Amino acid sequence: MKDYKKIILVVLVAILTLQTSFGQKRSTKKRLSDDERMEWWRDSKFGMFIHWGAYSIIGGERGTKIAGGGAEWAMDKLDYTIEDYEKFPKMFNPTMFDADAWVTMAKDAGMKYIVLTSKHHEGFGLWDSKVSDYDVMDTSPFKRDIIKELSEACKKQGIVFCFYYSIVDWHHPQAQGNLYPNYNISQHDDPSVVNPEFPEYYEKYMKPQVGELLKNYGDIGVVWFDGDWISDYTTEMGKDLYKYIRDIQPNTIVNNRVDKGRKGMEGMDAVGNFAGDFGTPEQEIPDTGIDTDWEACMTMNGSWGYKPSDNNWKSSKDLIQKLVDIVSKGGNFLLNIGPDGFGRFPSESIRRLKAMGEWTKKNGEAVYGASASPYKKPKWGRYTKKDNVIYAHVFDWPKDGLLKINKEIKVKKATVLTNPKTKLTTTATSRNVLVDVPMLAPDATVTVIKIELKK
Ligand code: FHN
Repeated sequence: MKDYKKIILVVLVAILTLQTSFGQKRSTKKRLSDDERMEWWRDSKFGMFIHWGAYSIIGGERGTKIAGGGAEWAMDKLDYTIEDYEKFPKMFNPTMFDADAWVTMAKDAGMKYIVLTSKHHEGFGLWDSKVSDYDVMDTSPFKRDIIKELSEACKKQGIVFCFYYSIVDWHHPQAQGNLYPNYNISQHDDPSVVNPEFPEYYEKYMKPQVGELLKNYGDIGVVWFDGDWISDYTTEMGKDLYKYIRDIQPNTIVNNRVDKGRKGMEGMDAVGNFAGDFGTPEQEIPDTGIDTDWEACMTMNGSWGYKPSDNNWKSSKDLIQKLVDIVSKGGNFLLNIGPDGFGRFPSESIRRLKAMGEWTKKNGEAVYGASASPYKKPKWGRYTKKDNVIYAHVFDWPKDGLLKINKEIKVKKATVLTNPKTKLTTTATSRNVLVDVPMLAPDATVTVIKIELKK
């Protein structure tokens, strides 16, 4: 073979080998070790949660009544009977849904994976289920397989596709407390309310639905369970389901809510005697790092599902600082979007995604693949670590131009991450190390100081 052809071949092989994205790293079919399997997820740090369903038409309102809490609980909170509620899936026709646009907004925000509610507590499925007709293909006028469209858009753009599945199902007669159709009685963890037919729902409905989601939509990064709290669901089912998932897709990651592992901080018992690969603190961030994989999930306002009456939006600055706080403690951040009944992201959400994208684009080196800080949390911000570098994320900029960092940090070189050419002067004292920084913070949200450590 002529030399120039050999050169082209070598270059092509090199490009293909180097082009490992988060998605490609996982797609081997052989059963990876747990560390290999978790690697893409641990490196990703930041994902998009999407709560979308028939409840997105309702927006948490029924006449003048507004549902308290999340609007995705509209069926329960606004006292719909099952029969009344069924009219909403029959209306569900989100003609403005554009999977490619959704994935682009997530990617541009710096998010590496997407978790979409395939079925929330309302029981309505967003895919073409052969197990049930209560889904977008058979019940709604939309008749498009949303899971298919979103999973394909993710694959196209190198974002890992994941799905949420609710164990709780307010529509299925066998999934409720035995006072069906008073479906919501079993929500309240009342062991006296059991449905003797729940095991049949588990074996003949729930497990086959999870199976078809795993068999028909390509590589699944994470299966994110919810609704584990009901007394009918047992840890034996959880362990059985975890094994079932891994037998179909060996390298899929499963959250701790597949089992009854949620305790205290919503699941710091993710590993050990419960099934599940990571803990799932919800709407809160642990005070310190913990010795297991974990992901904090949070809303941007106060509702998971679309709720136009809820204008309690977290600021972009607050969300960026939450991302840094979580990463500095070794966790992932799963930040939620609640699209409306037309398939649109709320404009307030889009603004925040854009701001987070601008920050992560400039400072991603200090987040992605970084690990928890080995140092005590400083008053002015957080530390993250990667190889022989410490990143000082400054929330409160020093008024005197002297950033006081922990004295254990042996500085070889310090720069503002976004201005690598300007070396900062550092002075070690008996109590700390002083870093001479610009009088004005280069980034009012979070400025990152890159500190290369002495070997
Ligand atoms: O009841 C759900 C709620 O609607 C939402 O889906 C959250 C997200 O993690 N999980 C449950 C509450 O813990």
